[in-house]
Amino acid sequence: MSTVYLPSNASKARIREAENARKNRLEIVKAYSHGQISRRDLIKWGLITSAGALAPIHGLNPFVKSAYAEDFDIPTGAPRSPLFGAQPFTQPMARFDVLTRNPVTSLNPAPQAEANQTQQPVDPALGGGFGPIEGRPPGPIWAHQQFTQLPPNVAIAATMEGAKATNIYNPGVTSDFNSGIDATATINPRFHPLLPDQGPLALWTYNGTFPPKLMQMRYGDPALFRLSNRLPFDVRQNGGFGRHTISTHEHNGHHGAENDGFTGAYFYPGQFYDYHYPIVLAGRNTVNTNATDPRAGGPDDNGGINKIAGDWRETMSTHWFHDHMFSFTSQNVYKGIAGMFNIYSALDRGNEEINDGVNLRLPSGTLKSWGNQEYDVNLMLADKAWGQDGQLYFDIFNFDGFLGDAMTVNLFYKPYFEVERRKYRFRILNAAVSRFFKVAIADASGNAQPMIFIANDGNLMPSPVVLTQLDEQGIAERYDIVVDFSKYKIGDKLWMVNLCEHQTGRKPAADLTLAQALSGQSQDPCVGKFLEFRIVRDPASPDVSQVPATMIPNPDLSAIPVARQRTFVFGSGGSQDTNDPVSTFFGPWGIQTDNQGITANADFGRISAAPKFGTREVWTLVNGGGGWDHPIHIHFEEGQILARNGSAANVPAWEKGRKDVYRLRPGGSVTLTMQFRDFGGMFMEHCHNTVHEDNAMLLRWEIDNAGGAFLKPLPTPIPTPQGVSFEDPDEILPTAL
Ligand SMILES: [Cu+2]
Repeated sequence: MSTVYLPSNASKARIREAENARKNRLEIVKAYSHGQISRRDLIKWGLITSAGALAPIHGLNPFVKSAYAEDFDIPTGAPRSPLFGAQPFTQPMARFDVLTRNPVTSLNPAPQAEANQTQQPVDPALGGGFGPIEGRPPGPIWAHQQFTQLPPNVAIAATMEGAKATNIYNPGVTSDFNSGIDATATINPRFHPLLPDQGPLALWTYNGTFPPKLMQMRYGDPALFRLSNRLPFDVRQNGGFGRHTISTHEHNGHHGAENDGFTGAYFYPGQFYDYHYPIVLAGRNTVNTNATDPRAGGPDDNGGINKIAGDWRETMSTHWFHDHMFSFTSQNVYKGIAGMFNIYSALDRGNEEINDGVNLRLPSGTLKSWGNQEYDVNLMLADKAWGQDGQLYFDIFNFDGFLGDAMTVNLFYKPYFEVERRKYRFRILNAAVSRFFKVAIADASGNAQPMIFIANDGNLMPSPVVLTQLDEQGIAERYDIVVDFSKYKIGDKLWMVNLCEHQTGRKPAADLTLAQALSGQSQDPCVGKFLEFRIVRDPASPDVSQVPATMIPNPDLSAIPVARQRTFVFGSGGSQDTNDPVSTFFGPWGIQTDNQGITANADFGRISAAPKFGTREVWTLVNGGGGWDHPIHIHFEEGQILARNGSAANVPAWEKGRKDVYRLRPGGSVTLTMQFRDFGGMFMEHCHNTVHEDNAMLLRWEIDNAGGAFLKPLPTPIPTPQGVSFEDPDEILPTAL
């Protein structure tokens, strides 16, 4: 493909042609998403090739060259999203909506270790009869691990439902720290005041409302998250894409697998699922077991530390949570099923004033003992697209990856955010489907401004790194930065700028210079300014926050033997040698494990690796091609990158901390080490280009024998509305165990 975006001045005929192609595709997308037709049907009819690409049929595939324009393809698969007159930087960026922390006694029925199998009638659209009220797989294997040792102390309840207006919004700060937004006013589910409200079938979010949700958690304070599925019973009521079965991944929680949002542990409308988040430090069974180290802990409500067992160097800060429904993750996350999850710790208190020699005093605020957000701001970046009716649009037949053409921050189209003349922390999440970002901050003269890079994937760095542009940021990566606005004048403006240009969803096409990105020359509508900072006042009291030269050194693994080495090659041309209709999904992507010669498609009934509980391994992730990039996510425990392309010298300064997403880069490889401890069960490893993940670059690995009722290997859960059954794994790779 050459240049790719349908320009805003494209001819009317070309736009009409593209819109017709979109409508034709939409019919097939609908039928496909309703399960009325299968991937095999599409191949049989010649609509997609066996490699997974949409057949080049004119009027159906908008990537086919047009009769009207010679060299424009359209990455959204549609005409440019109409803006209805919305101009950049004309609406404030609302803060995340903080989910209320309630006592556990507020939950009815009370949470329990094993899934609650109380029966209820099942809607006829789901087959009728009776089924359990909780969709978690039943029995001891899926019971919350260490539920009696780490009982939940706080409850958070939310629903998953279609978009609606609300007047319930908790930004966690007063209006003057939220760009003047009145939190008591009605908030409509829309990307900009001039754009139409999203309908309940177009957008699905936690509680059905804007803005996206934030959970505030702290170490040593176990939580119970009850998510009730209130999506339509009829699978066809999805606005053309999205699946009403859901599974919530708390990325990258160190929790038992029953709380990890396993891709095959999804649940149905009318059910709830209890996720138990113990919020513990990794290594709690072997390191600091007596909980004497004050650096290992969480904030209490009085400025002190609640000490816990585990390795303080495994402290994590910035997580997010999102849907992980098997082969529908890209559609569901894009449809709005994503929030953020901040963890507060002895080191990262969310209070910049407490000076006890442990607290790092990062920019946050001082009003509360912990979790202050006045100067600590979550930013969720995502590219979106919508049809001529303004409703969210997605094309599930673009297996390279889906690109939107409108930049949103916290789901708001190109907003502004008011700041004081002092230091702020920004927790930047890439929540796109397939798009990589590369962030810089420009002043009015187009000069790059310094940013202090403090955390990668929610892990505070051994030392901060000063940068004028961040590295490429792959899907699901979190980059925390500190920006000091004290040197600017009241009335000044700065802009966050995306330098990373895409032509397809396979990989970034180019990293532009700041001048190029600001020039407006790029055909990619998501290049350039996307968030405006307005410096509005001096802080009421002096900025006492700090960015210490030493933050969190890496855990020292040198004394822990390497039990195993494994290799995973991420490539195309995947094939399937088992054929379970529920647990498998094929092509065009796949993963080859341990050089066994088979690039396998996704099957959550297959065990590709089973590290032994309590051991350390070294995994090498290899990109099988140069024409694409893959941000690979390994669930459960943070890893340390040992080498890129075989050499430690290739690991940049900002990747020398811990990570949970590893961008392979085109043709590249990453070697990392991680431990397998504290909990067991089945976890995943997958590309976080969610289109690749869904088609079928995902595998299951598991930790057996973690204590408790563990079988080896673990049976595969098969959810139905009438209850979850189990079957034996349909395949165990020869090198897995
Ligand atoms: Cu990928």
